[in-house]
Amino acid sequence: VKHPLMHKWTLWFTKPPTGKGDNWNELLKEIITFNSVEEFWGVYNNITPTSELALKSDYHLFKEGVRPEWEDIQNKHGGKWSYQFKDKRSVAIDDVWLHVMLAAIGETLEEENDGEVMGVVVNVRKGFFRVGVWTRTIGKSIPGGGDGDVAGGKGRPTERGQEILKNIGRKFKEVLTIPANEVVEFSGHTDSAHAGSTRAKAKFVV
Ligand code: M7G
Repeated sequence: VKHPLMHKWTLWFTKPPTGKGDNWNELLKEIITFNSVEEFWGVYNNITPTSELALKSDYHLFKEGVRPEWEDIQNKHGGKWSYQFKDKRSVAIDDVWLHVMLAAIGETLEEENDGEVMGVVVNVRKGFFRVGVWTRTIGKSIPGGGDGDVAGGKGRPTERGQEILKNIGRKFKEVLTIPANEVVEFSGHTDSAHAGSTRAKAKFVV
């Protein structure tokens, strides 16, 4: 008997650059899509743990049909919650990433199917591990409508939309089990793309 997940999920991997001239697109590889708890464990038990990945590697676990890129139509109006573990030796990153993935596929990051969570990411970098949750909007829950806004992430910012985002941030923080005085930061992908990196100005913190 297989226990179905609410959504199908696809695991992606970003290979570290081999030298100069690699572009992002060539480094991003789709690994596998699954839609049951049993398949998830099958995948999990057969991939390299985050703690053993080379620097500049990433894992991305996204809803099927959403590429883990700012440019994807379902991400382009969105953003992400993220947190950096700067003391790499003191964090059990494999446990953290496992719990973040379980929260995503178990749909516990959102309260009622808000359709905000697109995927979760872990980045292995020289000075830190960064873990993130990508959202479809930046708190603008009213669909734009009529102007090709397929993802529905445009439109006016709403208090309700921003509350939904903050609840995701709070839940994410719980899953990370970081001290209450630490903050997770939200930033929009448009800012990230302009900054040339994900270290963009945070719009919210929780
Ligand atoms: P990062 O991995 O988010 O953060 O972005 P880092 O600076 O801590 O490593 C690193 C670089 O990867 C960016 O500056 C971009 O060149 C590229 N990159 C990352 N993402 C998530 C994207 C994306 O969604 N689209 C494109 N085109 N490039 C990206």
